[in-house]
Amino acid sequence: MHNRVSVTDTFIQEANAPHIAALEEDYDHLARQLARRGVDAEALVERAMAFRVAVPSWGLGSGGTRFARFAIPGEPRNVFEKLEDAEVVCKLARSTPGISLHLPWDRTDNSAELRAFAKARGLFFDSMNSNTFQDQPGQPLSYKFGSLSHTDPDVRRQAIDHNLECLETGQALGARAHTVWIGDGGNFPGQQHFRRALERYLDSLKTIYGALPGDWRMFIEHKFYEPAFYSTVLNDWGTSYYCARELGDRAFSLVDLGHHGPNVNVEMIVARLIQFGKLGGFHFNDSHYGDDDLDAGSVKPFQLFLIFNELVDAELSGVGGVPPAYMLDQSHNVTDPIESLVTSSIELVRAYVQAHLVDREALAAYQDANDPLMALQTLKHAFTTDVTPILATARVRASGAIDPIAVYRSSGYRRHASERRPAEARSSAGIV
Ligand code: LRH
Ligand code: MN
Repeated sequence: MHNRVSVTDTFIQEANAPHIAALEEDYDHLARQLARRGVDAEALVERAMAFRVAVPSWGLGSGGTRFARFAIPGEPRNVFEKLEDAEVVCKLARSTPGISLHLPWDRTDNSAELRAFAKARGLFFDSMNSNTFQDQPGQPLSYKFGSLSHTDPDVRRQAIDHNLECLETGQALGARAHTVWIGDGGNFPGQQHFRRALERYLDSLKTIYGALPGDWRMFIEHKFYEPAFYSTVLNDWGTSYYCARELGDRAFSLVDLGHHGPNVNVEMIVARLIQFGKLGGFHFNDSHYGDDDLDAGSVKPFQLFLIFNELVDAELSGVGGVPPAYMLDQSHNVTDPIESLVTSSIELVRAYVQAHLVDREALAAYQDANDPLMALQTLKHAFTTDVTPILATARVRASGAIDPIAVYRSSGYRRHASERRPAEARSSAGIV
């Protein structure tokens, strides 16, 4: 039923061979430059090798908009084929062994088989995600007017039960976290009572939180609009923080980079949630306008760096408790999802390593001396350092690819997949 990937370790090593000497030369040159700055390049390679970000199962197929979805040939047709593709992403970039599943899109009647299938490919399951923003065939009650905050207690119960199913399935798969994003809201003034809607939502969350397995965390994901276009129940980080605090110690806020209004300072929200001890995780992506779900680092790489600057500052000063869960959440409308996930994971490692280049002593001195120009220059010095040789060296030492996209394209994996996976006719709009 399922094939092993053509992107094998041997294939990658053979593709790397002609480029090793040049990489070593570039790495040595960078290492000497960094040594002059008092930075140990080897330590950064180890940090890069340890960096982990989960892949969204729903990002392995082609994404779309309400206007259209253009399926890429050989796109995965079920969760097993999504794991096949996730294995390729992991083999090439060596940072993404975790897969975040979305129910019911990834529902299977044999969790043990799925867990074994993932394990055999060096993969594990990261946060589960519930879906009460779509109606499923045969679903008794509609989520048209909401789910966990719906005025009808029966609809809320149905949505709660779905989340409990996610916890149960997740336990069988070895997951240890659950992410709740709801699209609940209103399109017109007066449609919803803002305070009562939030009370109903929090009441529903309390029931889900009460069923959370002992060693799990729950992530609450805010979003300022869409699918509702006037008011959204869980609209911003403040409301998310309030709910996480009301729920308990294992509830946290999750920051999806695309879920904020234009010009919002997202890195400052990250610093706040760290300071308040409620930063649970991220959905990394990028955007120009709304929740565009573009590839991480493709539009605002400096913002991504500034977010990691806050995370590394907290990491080095020992605040913030359990490290946040890093996940990608992107919609690949015009690129090969495997290529986008590989390059996006590398852009995250890049921002993380660059954030470790910041001379924090100098920065603190410029901040205390109110020298804004030199404070900014200190950050820019790190951001403008090309750490590519460190990232590639980390991948090679982990049996990954120096040039992952070239290796992927020369493997013919997508062509093989399109031969093995005849396209299935599907309504062609939206994400999945
Ligand atoms: C909502 C969201 C959420 C997912 C969905 C696929 O915009 O970011 O995280 O459930 O995308
Ligand atoms: Mn998201």
